[in-house]
Amino acid sequence: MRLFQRPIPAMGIAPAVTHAINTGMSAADTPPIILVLNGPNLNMLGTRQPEIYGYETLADIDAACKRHGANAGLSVEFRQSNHEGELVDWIQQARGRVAGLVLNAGAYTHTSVAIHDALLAVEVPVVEVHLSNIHQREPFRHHSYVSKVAKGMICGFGSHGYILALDALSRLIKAPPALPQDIEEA
Ligand code: CA2
Repeated sequence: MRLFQRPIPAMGIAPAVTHAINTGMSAADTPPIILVLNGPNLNMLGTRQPEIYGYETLADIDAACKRHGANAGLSVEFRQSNHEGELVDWIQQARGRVAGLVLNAGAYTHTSVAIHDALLAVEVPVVEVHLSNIHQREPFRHHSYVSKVAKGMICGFGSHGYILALDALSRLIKAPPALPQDIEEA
């Protein structure tokens, strides 16, 4: 049973809590959803450039994320698109539905103001992931439009970066909202 007609805004409340309220279920009934989004060409993983991106396929990473998420009490949705607009649609649809977002935007990381703006509006904590260490690569990969709006960024650890991102989000969303009495006076 829904408690509210319209989704309550996520600002200032742990996403797991807003998710539970918006879906009308208790946090114990429904595992928080983590959406893992992958951008262009990441469907090619494991076929070329293994020295940069490793030997695993995206399907391998999907399976590892779902396995790790289940062990951590998270429900992982894993998607890939080569299309900027589709990624923007998925980010918009995440609002009020998912507790956290892991994003490897691929080359759109370095170009997409549209993805930056969608992330700003979604009010869901975002962890940016890159398989490679983008700061050791060509200068055009050093700037990220995602980093500006992400909680944090993990790069250079290959596919393990996705697992680290899930752990980071798990901590973030399970942290209860701060109560005034918990905040020490300066
Ligand atoms: O290191 C990452 O995860 C990147 O996001 C990967 C993107 C790249 O544009 C970013 O600068 C860094 C590219 C993914 C392309 O992956 C391929 C894998 C195999 C064969 C072809 C492309």
